[in-house]
Amino acid sequence: MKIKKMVAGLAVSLLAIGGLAACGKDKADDGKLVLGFSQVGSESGWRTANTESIKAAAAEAGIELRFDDAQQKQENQLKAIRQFIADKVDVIAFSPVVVEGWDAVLKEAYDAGIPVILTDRAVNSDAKYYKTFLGSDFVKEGRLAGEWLVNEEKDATEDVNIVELQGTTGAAPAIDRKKGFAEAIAANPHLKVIASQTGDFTRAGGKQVMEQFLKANPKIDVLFAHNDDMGLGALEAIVAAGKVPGKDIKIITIDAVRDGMQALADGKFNFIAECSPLLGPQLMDLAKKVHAGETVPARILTEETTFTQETAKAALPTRKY
Ligand code: GYE
Repeated sequence: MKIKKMVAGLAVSLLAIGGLAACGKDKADDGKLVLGFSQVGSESGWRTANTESIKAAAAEAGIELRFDDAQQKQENQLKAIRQFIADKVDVIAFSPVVVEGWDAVLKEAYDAGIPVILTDRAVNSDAKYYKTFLGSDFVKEGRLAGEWLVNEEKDATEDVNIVELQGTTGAAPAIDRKKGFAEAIAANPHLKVIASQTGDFTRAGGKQVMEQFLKANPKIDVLFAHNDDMGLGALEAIVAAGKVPGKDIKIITIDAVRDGMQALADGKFNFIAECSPLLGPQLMDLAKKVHAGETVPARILTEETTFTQETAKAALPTRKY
């Protein structure tokens, strides 16, 4: 009886060891693609949705994701990418916080034979060092925002004073949205940007800078914020100053995350140009392709739309983020 029990126990232990060994072997040899991803930070609702999309898509695709949050600091991204190179991951992807300063690290990845994919934001580096860039057309978003205003103010007979909350200084979406907006509003000389400053894509930044704008400028007709979160922060400052958002001051933003869409549906915002954060599935697909040595298009654009107060009301109930 005792011996029988011991034998049974031994068998169970052996099975357990066998199982563990199989598990370990699985991890080492299962052919799972390892993707190192350096995220900008968690500065906005857009970023949260983007991170969720990437994590969910990696799990779905059976890709092992090594995720790093750089807290909006380039030095942290450089560190994370160098760690991915040292760890010999299969593919590196990142969303660069700013456009400049990537030449050296991109070359290091290239020399190590690790393919790099840019997502969301562009860099100002030699394109031979990365395989593709997946993300939105930020100039177009700025232009769509500006075109809406040109139409809205087409009958203006006096100056329309605009304040602008820029995204992170040196970031592709901040540079490009500013450019697209300026190009579009040039169509009507009454449309004047009287102040433009960075709010770093955060609610706190938007609120603080809007407070300064309101103090310094007695007549503000329009706010153009480079993302919903800064617009939402600015809302608080506008209300605190005794003005009615959406009426006394028209608000145009970019992104179309849920909170922004709610403000639009509630009549506090006036227009949003959408920027889709749901890049995960396309990123995983690209990671698999570049890992397999397939050629992929150098630039992949995301599909986007725009929202007014009416269309936001209709879209809100099924908005996923
Ligand atoms: O619009 C903003 C985020 O790079 C497109 O970054 C992204 C921008 C997005 O912080 O909300």
